[in-house]
Amino acid sequence: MKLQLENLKQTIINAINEANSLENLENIHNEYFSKRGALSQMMANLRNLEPAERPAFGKLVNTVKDEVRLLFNNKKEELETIKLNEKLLLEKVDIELAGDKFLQGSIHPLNLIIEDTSSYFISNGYEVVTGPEIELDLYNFEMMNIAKGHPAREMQDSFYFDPKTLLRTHTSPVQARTMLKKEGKPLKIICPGKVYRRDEDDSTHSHQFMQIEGLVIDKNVSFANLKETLQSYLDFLFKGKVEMRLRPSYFPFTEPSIEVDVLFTKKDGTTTFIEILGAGMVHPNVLKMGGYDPEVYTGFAFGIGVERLAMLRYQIEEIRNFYNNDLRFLKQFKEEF
Ligand code: FA5
Repeated sequence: MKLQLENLKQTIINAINEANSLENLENIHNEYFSKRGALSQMMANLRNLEPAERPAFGKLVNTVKDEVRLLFNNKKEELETIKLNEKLLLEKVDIELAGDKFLQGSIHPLNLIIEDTSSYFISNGYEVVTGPEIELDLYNFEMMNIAKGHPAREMQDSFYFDPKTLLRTHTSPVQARTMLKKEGKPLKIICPGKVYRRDEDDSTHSHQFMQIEGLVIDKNVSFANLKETLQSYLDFLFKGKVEMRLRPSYFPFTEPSIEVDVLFTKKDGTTTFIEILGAGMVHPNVLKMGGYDPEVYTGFAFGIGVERLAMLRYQIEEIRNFYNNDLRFLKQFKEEF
Protein backbone atom coordinates (compact mmCIF):
# COMPACT_ATOMS: atom_id res chain seq x y z
CA MET A 1 0.00 0.00 0.00
CA LYS A 2 2.92 2.28 0.79
CA LEU A 3 4.30 1.73 -2.68
CA GLN A 4 0.88 2.38 -4.14
CA LEU A 5 0.75 5.69 -2.23
CA GLU A 6 4.26 6.58 -3.39
CA ASN A 7 3.26 5.90 -7.03
CA LEU A 8 0.09 7.93 -6.66
CA LYS A 9 2.07 10.83 -5.21
CA GLN A 10 4.50 10.76 -8.14
CA THR A 11 1.64 10.55 -10.67
CA ILE A 12 -0.06 13.58 -9.10
CA ILE A 13 3.23 15.56 -9.01
CA ASN A 14 3.86 14.76 -12.69
CA ALA A 15 0.33 15.73 -13.64
CA ILE A 16 0.62 19.06 -11.76
CA ASN A 17 4.00 19.83 -13.34
CA GLU A 18 2.70 19.13 -16.82
CA ALA A 19 -0.53 21.10 -16.39
CA ASN A 20 -0.46 24.21 -18.56
CA SER A 21 -3.99 25.50 -18.11
CA LEU A 22 -6.51 26.00 -15.33
CA GLU A 23 -8.73 23.46 -17.13
CA ASN A 24 -5.96 20.84 -16.72
CA LEU A 25 -5.81 21.66 -13.01
CA GLU A 26 -9.55 21.34 -12.71
CA ASN A 27 -9.29 17.81 -14.14
CA ILE A 28 -6.46 16.98 -11.73
CA HIS A 29 -8.58 18.21 -8.86
CA ASN A 30 -11.50 16.02 -9.87
CA GLU A 31 -9.33 13.00 -10.45
CA TYR A 32 -7.21 13.10 -7.29
CA PHE A 33 -8.50 15.59 -4.71
CA SER A 34 -12.28 15.34 -4.90
CA LYS A 35 -14.40 13.20 -2.58
CA ARG A 36 -14.29 10.33 -5.04
CA GLY A 37 -10.72 11.07 -6.12
CA ALA A 38 -7.72 8.78 -5.75
CA LEU A 39 -6.49 10.34 -2.48
CA SER A 40 -9.86 9.87 -0.76
CA GLN A 41 -9.84 6.34 -2.14
CA MET A 42 -6.47 5.80 -0.47
CA MET A 43 -7.99 6.84 2.87
CA ALA A 44 -10.89 4.49 2.31
CA ASN A 45 -8.39 1.65 1.79
CA LEU A 46 -7.33 2.03 5.41
CA ARG A 47 -10.14 -0.39 6.13
CA ASN A 48 -8.15 -3.17 4.48
CA LEU A 49 -5.21 -2.69 6.84
CA GLU A 50 -4.63 -4.21 10.22
CA PRO A 51 -6.05 -1.84 12.86
CA ALA A 52 -2.57 -1.32 14.30
CA GLU A 53 -1.18 -0.13 10.97
CA ARG A 54 -4.05 2.23 10.25
CA PRO A 55 -2.90 5.38 12.25
CA ALA A 56 0.60 5.43 10.77
CA PHE A 57 -0.65 4.93 7.20
CA GLY A 58 -3.44 7.46 7.70
CA LYS A 59 -0.79 9.97 8.79
CA LEU A 60 1.29 9.18 5.73
CA VAL A 61 -1.65 9.68 3.40
CA ASN A 62 -2.35 13.06 5.03
CA THR A 63 1.28 14.12 4.64
CA VAL A 64 1.22 13.19 0.95
CA LYS A 65 -2.10 14.98 0.61
CA ASP A 66 -0.65 18.18 2.15
CA GLU A 67 2.45 18.03 -0.06
CA VAL A 68 0.60 17.62 -3.32
CA ARG A 69 -2.07 20.13 -2.24
CA LEU A 70 0.68 22.75 -1.72
CA LEU A 71 2.11 21.96 -5.14
CA PHE A 72 -1.37 22.13 -6.62
CA ASN A 73 -2.10 25.53 -5.02
CA ASN A 74 1.21 26.99 -6.18
CA LYS A 75 0.56 25.82 -9.72
CA LYS A 76 -2.96 27.23 -9.61
CA GLU A 77 -1.65 30.62 -8.51
CA GLU A 78 0.98 30.55 -11.24
CA LEU A 79 -1.56 29.70 -13.98
CA GLU A 80 -4.03 32.32 -12.70
CA THR A 81 -1.32 34.98 -12.84
CA ILE A 82 -0.48 33.97 -16.42
CA LYS A 83 -4.15 34.12 -17.40
CA LEU A 84 -4.61 37.54 -15.77
CA ASN A 85 -1.55 38.91 -17.53
CA GLU A 86 -2.81 37.63 -20.87
CA LYS A 87 -6.15 39.33 -20.22
CA LEU A 88 -4.49 42.59 -19.22
CA LEU A 89 -2.37 42.49 -22.33
CA LEU A 90 -5.48 42.07 -24.48
CA GLU A 91 -7.24 44.95 -22.76
CA LYS A 92 -4.26 47.27 -22.81
CA VAL A 93 -5.12 50.81 -23.87
CA ASP A 94 -2.70 52.20 -26.37
CA ILE A 95 -2.37 55.76 -25.19
CA GLU A 96 -0.32 56.65 -28.23
CA LEU A 97 -3.06 55.62 -30.66
CA ALA A 98 -4.22 58.62 -32.72
CA GLY A 99 -7.67 59.71 -31.47
CA ASP A 100 -10.72 60.64 -33.51
CA LYS A 101 -10.51 64.17 -34.78
CA PHE A 102 -12.60 66.53 -32.67
CA LEU A 103 -14.23 69.03 -34.97
CA GLN A 104 -14.27 72.41 -33.37
CA GLY A 105 -16.48 75.17 -34.72
CA SER A 106 -15.60 78.83 -34.72
CA ILE A 107 -17.50 81.89 -33.66
CA HIS A 108 -19.27 83.66 -36.51
CA PRO A 109 -17.48 86.91 -37.41
CA LEU A 110 -20.65 88.93 -36.73
CA ASN A 111 -20.82 87.44 -33.24
CA LEU A 112 -17.12 88.18 -32.72
CA ILE A 113 -17.92 91.86 -33.32
CA ILE A 114 -20.90 91.69 -30.95
CA GLU A 115 -18.89 89.89 -28.24
CA ASP A 116 -15.98 92.33 -28.40
CA THR A 117 -18.31 95.34 -28.53
CA SER A 118 -20.27 94.05 -25.54
CA SER A 119 -17.17 93.41 -23.46
CA TYR A 120 -15.85 96.91 -24.31
CA PHE A 121 -19.05 98.67 -23.31
CA ILE A 122 -19.67 96.48 -20.25
CA SER A 123 -16.23 97.42 -18.96
CA ASN A 124 -17.25 101.07 -19.44
CA GLY A 125 -20.34 100.71 -17.27
CA TYR A 126 -22.96 99.95 -19.92
CA GLU A 127 -25.75 97.41 -19.57
CA VAL A 128 -26.51 95.03 -22.48
CA VAL A 129 -30.25 94.86 -23.21
CA THR A 130 -32.31 93.20 -25.92
CA GLY A 131 -35.65 93.84 -27.56
CA PRO A 132 -38.10 91.95 -29.79
CA GLU A 133 -37.55 91.58 -33.53
CA ILE A 134 -41.32 91.70 -34.11
CA GLU A 135 -41.94 95.24 -32.99
CA LEU A 136 -44.79 97.70 -32.61
CA ASP A 137 -44.97 100.67 -34.97
CA LEU A 138 -45.29 102.68 -31.73
CA TYR A 139 -41.71 101.92 -30.60
CA ASN A 140 -40.08 101.46 -34.01
CA PHE A 141 -41.33 104.78 -35.41
CA GLU A 142 -43.71 106.89 -33.30
CA MET A 143 -41.69 107.02 -30.09
CA MET A 144 -38.64 107.65 -32.25
CA ASN A 145 -40.28 110.90 -33.35
CA ILE A 146 -41.39 109.44 -36.70
CA ALA A 147 -45.15 110.00 -36.73
CA LYS A 148 -47.50 108.21 -39.14
CA GLY A 149 -47.05 109.59 -42.65
CA HIS A 150 -43.58 111.01 -41.80
CA PRO A 151 -41.39 110.89 -44.94
CA ALA A 152 -38.50 109.39 -42.90
CA ARG A 153 -40.42 106.10 -42.79
CA GLU A 154 -39.59 105.67 -46.46
CA MET A 155 -35.85 105.61 -45.63
CA GLN A 156 -36.51 102.32 -43.86
CA ASP A 157 -38.95 100.52 -46.16
CA SER A 158 -40.42 97.85 -43.92
CA PHE A 159 -41.94 94.38 -43.54
CA TYR A 160 -45.37 94.85 -41.89
CA PHE A 161 -47.56 92.11 -40.36
CA ASP A 162 -50.46 94.54 -39.89
CA PRO A 163 -50.65 98.35 -39.61
CA LYS A 164 -49.41 98.19 -36.00
CA THR A 165 -46.78 95.45 -36.14
CA LEU A 166 -43.63 95.03 -38.22
CA LEU A 167 -40.16 93.48 -38.25
CA ARG A 168 -38.08 96.18 -36.59
CA THR A 169 -36.15 98.26 -39.10
CA HIS A 170 -33.45 99.30 -36.60
CA THR A 171 -32.51 98.62 -32.97
CA SER A 172 -33.62 102.14 -31.96
CA PRO A 173 -37.02 101.00 -30.58
CA VAL A 174 -35.07 99.48 -27.68
CA GLN A 175 -34.22 103.08 -26.75
CA ALA A 176 -37.91 103.80 -26.18
CA ARG A 177 -38.54 100.54 -24.35
CA THR A 178 -35.57 101.07 -22.02
CA MET A 179 -36.44 104.69 -21.27
CA LEU A 180 -39.94 103.67 -20.19
CA LYS A 181 -38.49 100.91 -18.02
CA LYS A 182 -35.92 103.17 -16.32
CA GLU A 183 -38.66 105.69 -15.42
CA GLY A 184 -36.61 108.84 -15.79
CA LYS A 185 -33.36 107.54 -14.24
CA PRO A 186 -29.93 107.95 -15.93
CA LEU A 187 -29.02 105.03 -18.18
CA LYS A 188 -26.16 103.62 -20.28
CA ILE A 189 -27.09 100.73 -22.57
CA ILE A 190 -26.12 98.92 -25.71
CA CYS A 191 -28.46 96.62 -27.58
CA PRO A 192 -27.26 94.19 -30.26
CA GLY A 193 -29.75 92.45 -32.54
CA LYS A 194 -31.19 91.69 -35.97
CA VAL A 195 -33.08 94.23 -38.05
CA TYR A 196 -35.00 93.96 -41.33
CA ARG A 197 -35.63 96.31 -44.26
CA ARG A 198 -36.96 95.96 -47.78
CA ASP A 199 -33.50 96.93 -49.10
CA GLU A 200 -32.10 95.67 -52.38
CA ASP A 201 -29.31 93.18 -51.59
CA ASP A 202 -25.89 94.12 -52.97
CA SER A 203 -22.29 93.72 -51.78
CA THR A 204 -22.74 96.14 -48.84
CA HIS A 205 -26.53 95.96 -48.22
CA SER A 206 -28.76 93.15 -47.00
CA HIS A 207 -32.51 93.00 -46.30
CA GLN A 208 -31.62 91.45 -42.92
CA PHE A 209 -28.61 92.67 -40.99
CA MET A 210 -27.43 93.41 -37.46
CA GLN A 211 -27.07 96.58 -35.49
CA ILE A 212 -25.80 97.56 -32.07
CA GLU A 213 -27.73 100.41 -30.54
CA GLY A 214 -26.18 102.61 -27.89
CA LEU A 215 -27.95 105.08 -25.60
CA VAL A 216 -26.65 107.23 -22.75
CA ILE A 217 -28.93 109.57 -20.81
CA ASP A 218 -27.77 111.66 -17.88
CA LYS A 219 -27.26 115.26 -16.84
CA ASN A 220 -24.67 117.14 -18.93
CA VAL A 221 -24.14 114.48 -21.61
CA SER A 222 -22.54 116.30 -24.56
CA PHE A 223 -21.73 115.79 -28.22
CA ALA A 224 -18.05 115.70 -27.19
CA ASN A 225 -18.85 112.66 -25.00
CA LEU A 226 -20.43 110.95 -28.03
CA LYS A 227 -17.42 111.65 -30.23
CA GLU A 228 -14.95 110.44 -27.60
CA THR A 229 -17.01 107.31 -26.94
CA LEU A 230 -17.10 106.36 -30.63
CA GLN A 231 -13.41 107.06 -31.23
CA SER A 232 -12.29 105.03 -28.17
CA TYR A 233 -14.57 102.14 -29.07
CA LEU A 234 -13.35 101.99 -32.68
CA ASP A 235 -9.69 102.24 -31.58
CA PHE A 236 -10.35 99.27 -29.26
CA LEU A 237 -12.13 97.22 -31.91
CA PHE A 238 -9.49 97.81 -34.57
CA LYS A 239 -6.58 97.61 -32.11
CA GLY A 240 -5.13 100.99 -33.09
CA LYS A 241 -5.95 104.54 -34.08
CA VAL A 242 -8.87 104.56 -36.50
CA GLU A 243 -9.47 107.38 -38.96
CA MET A 244 -13.07 108.38 -38.35
CA ARG A 245 -15.04 110.87 -40.46
CA LEU A 246 -18.18 112.53 -39.10
CA ARG A 247 -20.74 113.76 -41.63
CA PRO A 248 -23.81 115.86 -40.76
CA SER A 249 -26.91 113.78 -41.31
CA TYR A 250 -30.57 113.59 -40.45
CA PHE A 251 -32.46 111.24 -38.13
CA PRO A 252 -35.82 112.37 -36.70
CA PHE A 253 -34.81 110.97 -33.28
CA THR A 254 -31.50 112.85 -32.89
CA GLU A 255 -30.54 116.51 -33.19
CA PRO A 256 -27.86 117.16 -34.29
CA SER A 257 -27.35 113.91 -36.22
CA ILE A 258 -24.24 112.48 -37.80
CA GLU A 259 -23.12 109.55 -39.86
CA VAL A 260 -19.72 108.06 -39.16
CA ASP A 261 -17.42 106.67 -41.81
CA VAL A 262 -14.18 104.78 -41.27
CA LEU A 263 -11.22 104.75 -43.66
CA PHE A 264 -10.92 101.32 -45.23
CA THR A 265 -7.89 100.06 -47.16
CA LYS A 266 -8.99 97.61 -49.82
CA LYS A 267 -7.06 94.51 -50.79
CA ASP A 268 -5.70 96.33 -53.87
CA GLY A 269 -4.20 99.04 -51.60
CA THR A 270 -6.66 101.82 -52.48
CA THR A 271 -8.60 103.50 -49.66
CA THR A 272 -12.23 104.48 -49.26
CA PHE A 273 -14.52 105.65 -46.45
CA ILE A 274 -17.22 103.18 -45.39
CA GLU A 275 -20.28 104.28 -43.43
CA ILE A 276 -20.55 102.25 -40.24
CA LEU A 277 -23.05 104.01 -38.01
CA GLY A 278 -25.58 106.73 -37.44
CA ALA A 279 -25.60 108.77 -34.23
CA GLY A 280 -26.54 112.05 -32.58
CA MET A 281 -27.89 113.81 -29.52
CA VAL A 282 -31.23 112.37 -28.43
CA HIS A 283 -34.07 114.60 -29.71
CA PRO A 284 -36.00 116.42 -26.92
CA ASN A 285 -39.27 114.89 -28.22
CA VAL A 286 -37.83 111.38 -27.80
CA LEU A 287 -36.70 112.18 -24.26
CA LYS A 288 -40.15 113.57 -23.42
CA MET A 289 -41.99 110.56 -24.85
CA GLY A 290 -39.62 108.30 -22.88
CA GLY A 291 -40.43 110.09 -19.61
CA TYR A 292 -37.32 112.30 -19.31
CA ASP A 293 -37.33 116.09 -18.82
CA PRO A 294 -35.20 117.48 -21.70
CA GLU A 295 -34.52 120.59 -19.60
CA VAL A 296 -32.70 118.39 -17.05
CA TYR A 297 -31.41 115.43 -19.05
CA THR A 298 -29.51 115.13 -22.29
CA GLY A 299 -28.33 112.03 -24.08
CA PHE A 300 -26.55 110.60 -27.07
CA ALA A 301 -27.43 107.57 -29.15
CA PHE A 302 -25.80 105.59 -31.92
CA GLY A 303 -26.71 102.68 -34.20
CA ILE A 304 -23.77 100.64 -35.48
CA GLY A 305 -23.95 98.39 -38.55
CA VAL A 306 -22.34 95.12 -37.38
CA GLU A 307 -21.75 93.73 -40.89
CA ARG A 308 -19.96 96.88 -41.94
CA LEU A 309 -17.61 96.66 -38.94
CA ALA A 310 -16.89 93.00 -39.63
CA MET A 311 -16.18 93.85 -43.29
CA LEU A 312 -13.69 96.48 -42.20
CA ARG A 313 -12.02 94.37 -39.53
CA TYR A 314 -11.65 91.24 -41.63
CA GLN A 315 -11.19 92.88 -45.06
CA ILE A 316 -14.35 91.35 -46.50
CA GLU A 317 -15.72 93.03 -49.60
CA GLU A 318 -18.96 91.02 -49.99
CA ILE A 319 -21.65 91.18 -47.26
CA ARG A 320 -23.38 88.00 -48.52
CA ASN A 321 -20.39 85.94 -47.33
CA PHE A 322 -21.76 86.31 -43.79
CA TYR A 323 -25.00 84.52 -44.61
CA ASN A 324 -23.99 81.74 -47.03
CA ASN A 325 -22.71 79.36 -44.34
CA ASP A 326 -19.72 78.39 -46.45
CA LEU A 327 -17.35 76.56 -44.08
CA ARG A 328 -14.32 77.66 -46.06
CA PHE A 329 -15.26 81.22 -45.16
CA LEU A 330 -16.39 80.59 -41.58
CA LYS A 331 -13.35 78.49 -40.59
CA GLN A 332 -11.10 81.52 -40.94
CA PHE A 333 -12.47 83.15 -37.80
CA LYS A 334 -10.79 81.28 -34.96
CA GLU A 335 -9.40 84.46 -33.52
CA GLU A 336 -9.60 85.21 -29.81
CA PHE A 337 -9.64 88.91 -29.15
C1 FA5 B 1 -30.31 103.76 -38.34
O1 FA5 B 1 -30.75 102.64 -38.44
C2 FA5 B 1 -30.46 104.53 -37.05
N1 FA5 B 1 -31.38 103.88 -36.22
C3 FA5 B 1 -29.12 104.67 -36.39
C4 FA5 B 1 -29.11 105.66 -35.28
C5 FA5 B 1 -29.29 105.20 -33.98
C6 FA5 B 1 -28.94 107.01 -35.53
C7 FA5 B 1 -29.29 106.11 -32.94
C8 FA5 B 1 -28.95 107.90 -34.49
C9 FA5 B 1 -29.13 107.45 -33.21
P1 FA5 B 1 -29.11 103.79 -40.65
O2 FA5 B 1 -30.26 103.45 -41.45
O3 FA5 B 1 -28.13 104.75 -41.23
O4 FA5 B 1 -29.50 104.33 -39.20
O5 FA5 B 1 -28.34 102.44 -40.27
C10 FA5 B 1 -27.27 102.41 -39.35
C11 FA5 B 1 -26.12 101.55 -39.88
O6 FA5 B 1 -26.61 100.25 -40.22
C12 FA5 B 1 -25.53 102.06 -41.17
O7 FA5 B 1 -24.52 103.03 -40.88
C13 FA5 B 1 -24.95 100.83 -41.79
O8 FA5 B 1 -23.69 100.55 -41.21
C14 FA5 B 1 -25.91 99.77 -41.36
N2 FA5 B 1 -26.87 99.47 -42.44
C15 FA5 B 1 -27.93 100.19 -42.85
N3 FA5 B 1 -28.59 99.57 -43.84
C16 FA5 B 1 -27.95 98.41 -44.05
C17 FA5 B 1 -28.15 97.29 -44.94
N4 FA5 B 1 -29.17 97.25 -45.77
N5 FA5 B 1 -27.29 96.26 -44.89
C18 FA5 B 1 -26.26 96.27 -44.01
N6 FA5 B 1 -26.01 97.27 -43.14
C19 FA5 B 1 -26.85 98.33 -43.17
